[in-house]
Amino acid sequence: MSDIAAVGEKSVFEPFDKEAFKKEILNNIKYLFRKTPETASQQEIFQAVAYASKDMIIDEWLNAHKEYEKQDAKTVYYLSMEFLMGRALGNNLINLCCYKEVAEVLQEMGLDINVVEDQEPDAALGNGGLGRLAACFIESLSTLNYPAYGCTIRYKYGMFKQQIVNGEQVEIPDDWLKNGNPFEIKRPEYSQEIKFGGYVRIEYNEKLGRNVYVQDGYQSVMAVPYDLPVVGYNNGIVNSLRIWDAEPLVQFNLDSFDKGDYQKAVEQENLAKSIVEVLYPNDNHYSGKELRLKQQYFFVSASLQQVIKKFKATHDDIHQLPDKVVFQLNDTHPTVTVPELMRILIDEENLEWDDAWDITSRCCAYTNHTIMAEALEKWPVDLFMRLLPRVYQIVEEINRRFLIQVEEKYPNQYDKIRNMAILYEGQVRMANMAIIAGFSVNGVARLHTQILEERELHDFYEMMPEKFNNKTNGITQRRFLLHANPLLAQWVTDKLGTDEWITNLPLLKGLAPLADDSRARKEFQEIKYQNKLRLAKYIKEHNGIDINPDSIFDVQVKRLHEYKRQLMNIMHIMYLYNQLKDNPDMKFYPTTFIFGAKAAAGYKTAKQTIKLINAVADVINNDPAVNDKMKVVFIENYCVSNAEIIFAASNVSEQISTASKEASGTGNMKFMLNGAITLGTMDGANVEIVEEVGSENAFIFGMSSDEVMGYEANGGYNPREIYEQDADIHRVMDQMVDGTYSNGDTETFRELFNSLINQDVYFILKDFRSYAEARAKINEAYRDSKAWNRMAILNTACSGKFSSDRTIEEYVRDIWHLKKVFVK
Ligand code: B1N
Repeated sequence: MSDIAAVGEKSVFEPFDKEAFKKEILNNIKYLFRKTPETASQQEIFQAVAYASKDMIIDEWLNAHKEYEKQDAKTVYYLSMEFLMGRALGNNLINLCCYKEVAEVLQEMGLDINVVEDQEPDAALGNGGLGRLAACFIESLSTLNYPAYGCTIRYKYGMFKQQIVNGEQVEIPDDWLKNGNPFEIKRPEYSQEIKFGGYVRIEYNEKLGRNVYVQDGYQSVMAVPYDLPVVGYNNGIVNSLRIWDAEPLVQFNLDSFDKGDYQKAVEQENLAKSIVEVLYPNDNHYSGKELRLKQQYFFVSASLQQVIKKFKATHDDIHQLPDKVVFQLNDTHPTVTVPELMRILIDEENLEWDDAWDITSRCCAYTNHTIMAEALEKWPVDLFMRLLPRVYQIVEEINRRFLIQVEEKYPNQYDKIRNMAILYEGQVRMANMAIIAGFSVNGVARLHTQILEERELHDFYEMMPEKFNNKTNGITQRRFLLHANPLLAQWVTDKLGTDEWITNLPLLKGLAPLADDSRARKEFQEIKYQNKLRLAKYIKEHNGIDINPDSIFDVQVKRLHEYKRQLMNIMHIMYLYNQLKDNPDMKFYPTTFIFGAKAAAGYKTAKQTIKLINAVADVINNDPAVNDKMKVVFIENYCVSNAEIIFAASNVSEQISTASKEASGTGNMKFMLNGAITLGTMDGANVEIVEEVGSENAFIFGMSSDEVMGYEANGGYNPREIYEQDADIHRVMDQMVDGTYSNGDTETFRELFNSLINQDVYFILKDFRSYAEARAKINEAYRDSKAWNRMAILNTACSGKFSSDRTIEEYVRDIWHLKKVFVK
């Protein structure tokens, strides 16, 4: 089977002209680099192909926006500090429906499209699930014909690249723009000035006949947008991801020396540089840094100012704004949208408070992505006030008016104020502001939304239940099946007799009968095997480790966080290793345990866990006594581009978070789509995965979220008891601190040991036995290849719900109320 057969059915638009495309590549090589295909570097060839494909995009891009303007279509602005886009070339070609043809053109030129694609750096403007979700959403919006902008920051350095040196994570700056970005277009005509600091002056305005607020003594930078195309699948729609860069207002020039502006110029230069310098590499964690708040206000204010200008260019009544514009706040990170929009409407558009509030609250909607306490954004009032003096005044007024409402509805109930106030104990609580101001609050999986309503946000839910709704996350099948797994994609198309699943994922249901067809199972198994070979090759090239493609590929790839319990996984591997050493003839199907995870640079426990995984891998992989049974691989630098290879090759999907902690998860869906079996807790979207595929086709273990929250309400549990009573756990724990995995050093993993024995906040010891049982069952189940492949096919067949197309249609129906726009 050809690797490229699946993708690139003929476009419904113009037929693809292979000769013209080839000529364009050659021209690009010549005119951009003064080279020939023989002398051009791989990177230059990638650029030449990327520019050629951008040329195909431009007309559709122009056309779609012309049509939006003609129809004066309502537009969603998805505001997010993160868009984890990954590579663009392959997916653009797929969505332009010319991937196959371009692959052929390249082949004729003696080039391999996979190698060309590999030259593109990932656009890693995000940490993990939250950023990748934004990327899937913006792609689905285009594919579903909805007018949309993604708005974020053009970070000079994206998510760091990870190297493992002596078992430890080392962070390498991600200089993703060093060769330029062929797909972006600079739009200096839309630049906006952004003001920080200074003070607020009240001034009587004769013309308006009232006082106005003026910010003075501020520092400012220019926000300069670049647009990246987001191509819809085969529909002629191209939306924009607008990424804001910062530039100084005052340029260094002789004039400014003369005017004594030198100091100002330097300050502005530094401010501009620092704001867009780097993505904060924290996932599910709030760091409270002033620069982070600057970043937030910077891209929010720039986006808002531009939206208002664009609106006013074709409308004269600002009251109509909510009919044309909706802002979706991706978590609380862009919540300064609320007071900034109020500021623009009051100070610049001269509206009264009530009018401005009505417009603002009808334009803003908020998505909650986590209940982890350490992720809650609470800005110190003094910092907020100093950086955004006028915006802060507005926050105070929003808070004052809201508390009056609370007092009216719940007289003398101080706990309501304590829970719901925006300003409390010297902090600005961003979630409360987003909930109070917006017209919609949504969670990202059914269980998560339920926990928000019943517990975390219960007071808000009681006071304004109509705002609350669920939108279970999804993923785009264009990237995570069609591009990532061309063999399976082709098989699906053959079996269904149509490729309509590309835009209608529930059609995969039609594969379900094949689970009972022995030939289909064999084919499915063979495709998985080919994908395992591809991953084995990647691991050999990047990690230098040989793995057995006939072994079970048991995979946990996601950000490293204690609540995701990579530690439980590796402890269980330590336990298995003990067992295999004690009973060499024990029944055990050979397994390769695969990890991939970045730890936030300052997250000590996470980094120690990475070290432990690598230390255990080192011991096990060098022990010939077990090497035909088990290996442990830590894949360096887990990122979107290698994720695509990993999902396609996996048999077992580890989704083992402490129940109630993982809001949704989206990796779980990517595994399922690619026919891996979930080994997981009843957490996040796992609950809905099991509901779709049936509990007999997944391996579920561990405490329920109710049990977990029950223990938490009573101050936890006593892990020492388990340590004392369970000999296997005892032994594994002791091996963390007796030097077994640290060349005799007893302190290397001491903190991990202590955290478990003293509190075990994430119930690792408590769930360990249940996890071990589920893993034993899965190991046994794999022996029965008929039953296994049946399960695997059913997982793919039942994954239709988890398309981000479904999620986006729900957002449109319940929150955004957009209309589809079609182009000729
Ligand atoms: O958002 C994903 C969910 O699928 C995951 O379950 C959830 O953990 C993830 C602060 C976050 N929640 N919160 C964050 C990221 C960066 C940051 O600075 C919080 N990420 C999630 C998509 O809904």
